[in-house]
Amino acid sequence: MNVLITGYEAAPFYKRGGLGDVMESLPKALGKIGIEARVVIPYYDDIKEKYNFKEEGEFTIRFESVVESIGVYSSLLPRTKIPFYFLDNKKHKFISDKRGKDKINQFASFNLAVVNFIHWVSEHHKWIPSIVHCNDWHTALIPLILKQKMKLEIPTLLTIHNLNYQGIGSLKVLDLLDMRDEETKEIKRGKPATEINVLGEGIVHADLVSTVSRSYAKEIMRDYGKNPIAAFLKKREEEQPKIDGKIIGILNGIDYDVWNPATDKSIFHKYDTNNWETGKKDNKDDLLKSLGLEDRPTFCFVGRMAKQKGLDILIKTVDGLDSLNINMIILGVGDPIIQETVLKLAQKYPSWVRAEPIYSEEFAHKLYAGSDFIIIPSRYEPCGLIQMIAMRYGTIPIASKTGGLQDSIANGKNGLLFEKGKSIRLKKAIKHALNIQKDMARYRKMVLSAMRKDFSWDKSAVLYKKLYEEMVK
Ligand code: NHF
Repeated sequence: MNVLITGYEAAPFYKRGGLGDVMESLPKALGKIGIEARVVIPYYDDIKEKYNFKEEGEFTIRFESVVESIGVYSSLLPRTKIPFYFLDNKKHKFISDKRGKDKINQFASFNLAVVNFIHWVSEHHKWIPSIVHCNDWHTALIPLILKQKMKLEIPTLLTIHNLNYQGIGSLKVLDLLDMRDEETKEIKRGKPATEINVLGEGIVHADLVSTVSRSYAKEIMRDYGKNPIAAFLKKREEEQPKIDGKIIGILNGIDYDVWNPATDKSIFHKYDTNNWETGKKDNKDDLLKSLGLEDRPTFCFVGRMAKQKGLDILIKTVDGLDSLNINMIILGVGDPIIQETVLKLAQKYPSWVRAEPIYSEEFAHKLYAGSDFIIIPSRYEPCGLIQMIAMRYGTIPIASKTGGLQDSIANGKNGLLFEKGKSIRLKKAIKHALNIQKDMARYRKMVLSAMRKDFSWDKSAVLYKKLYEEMVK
């Protein structure tokens, strides 16, 4: 079976968040179980500058009543035979950080380009996708374009990695796509006729909709009653009352080739479950030395500085931990205001808090290897990869009880969960973690249980395979 996977980003070529990792790891894992997946994303300037691929061909699309030419570039995913394609809009360049209305239009034209690319790749590479797997709002118009404009009978799966990004904009985008009223009146029903919710269109028109954990799938159906997306979720449920109307939850995995303390080149001392105690100690010594911190129980935070990630909760908590004799290291970039507050926090407690407002994969590896605990105070977390990575490195997660965090951490066994949004609960969990660490037998058991938990993509890939098979039946 052939699956075309598409989305905003794909590591290692272009990565801004967890979706980038999924777009790299999922096709690899599918390949191992006999599914031929290929990936297509926009050819942003950031990718061009780094890779400068050779053009393989071009085709045209009609967008905004003008004929635009789209260049096709490709590369094999390193160390695999999986082709990744990059589409280049020659006139209106695809830009990775485009804002506002232009952003909706840009991704609409990218979606149209992907649908036309299906013809191109079938003809030029003799490869016909049996399924198109879309990810997030950036590719959520594809099901509609495929069905109503191109009349192509290829089943579509839409995976939601974050429901809070929906792509809301002017309905005029449909004119630009040259989709006439008769074709789109269905989606105007019950909404202001001037607005389009791109993710919503995907939810209504995709053959199947999934998300990245079972708990988040439940939260989507339960917690979004007042959100603009609710009408679309309801419509889908009503129109497809059987299994198809539901949102299916499949937990992501992590790439064990990249995240493996036994082979990790970025860390000071490689280790596995047999020598983790000395391995982690050496990495911790190295980490603390580089930051000028004393040897104490060490907690870290790794992630985007965004409201979703609950840094305000962590900041509030840290203020009450001065007497605990711990280290707290915070790594991440994002919202300038949050960044500023974190820096101030580090200035306030110079002997035990460090803030590194940078994007550094290498430093993240060192933190996973050298910390004792990782704090993940997310307000919501569709899946979360950080807890899985940390656990593989024997770093115990202390995380909000929500979404994928809840589905991947067994409270008290391989990590600790606390009620989301509550700094008092986080403080209590931190104290509890310190007590566990004092009880060496219990702590050892917990670390080993975390390190041994299977978060490889293999399990999830099988579940995706089952979904795909259902879709082509
Ligand atoms: O892991 C990849 C990622 C998730 O929880 C994460 C998120 C965005 O918020 O599926 O997407």
